[in-house]
Amino acid sequence: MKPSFDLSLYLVTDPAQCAARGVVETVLDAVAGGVTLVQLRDKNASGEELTAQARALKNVLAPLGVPLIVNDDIEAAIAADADGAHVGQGDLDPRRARDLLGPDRILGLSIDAPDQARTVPRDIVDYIGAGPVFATTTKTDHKAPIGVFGAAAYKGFSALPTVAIGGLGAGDARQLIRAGLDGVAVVSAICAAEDPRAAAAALRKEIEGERR
Ligand code: TZP
Ligand code: MG
Repeated sequence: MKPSFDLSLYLVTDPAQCAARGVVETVLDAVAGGVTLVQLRDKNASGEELTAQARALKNVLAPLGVPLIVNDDIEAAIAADADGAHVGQGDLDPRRARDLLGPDRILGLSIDAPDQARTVPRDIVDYIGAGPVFATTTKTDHKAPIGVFGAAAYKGFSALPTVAIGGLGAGDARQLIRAGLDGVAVVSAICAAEDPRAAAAALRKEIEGERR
């Protein structure tokens, strides 16, 4: 059965930003602070390296009940028995990704244009990532920022659970939740924070506060 997942506060990892603290420790701190979903993203790792990292993360996340998603590499996701995979527009076609993943893992898809949101294959994709909301230096090749309204529109067009991403930090989550987004995804706001646990806790508090 496909695991349930909560997009509220979605941590996407970056090894350079986790730096000396390391990805596993950063993720554990962040989950202690309230992160609800984790994506392993490492653009420079080989398939083997990614699989090893995913296994290490899966080992610590499974007992905590927080699902692990692997970016781009479906084979690594399956080899590590991750809970799902996330693909972008330039990656494997989502239908092919679903064929490889099977029905019991989560599949996320990045959307960066309205047409993609309108035509997203809703029968095979479980959630979309809408962005970048704001400009960010974490993803160097990103398209023009879509803003809060853009992210909300993508959710409306796709009719799928939608997490907003790109340049988000403390103070940004409130308006996105108010606009109807299901959650916020962050890299630098947590990975590069001095205290990832505190950064995650502040964001989660902001999100839950807006839902009341
Ligand atoms: N996709 C769109 S923007 C982005 C990704 C992976 C990076 C977001 O990083 P940050 O540091 O939260 O702006
Ligand atoms: Mg990708």
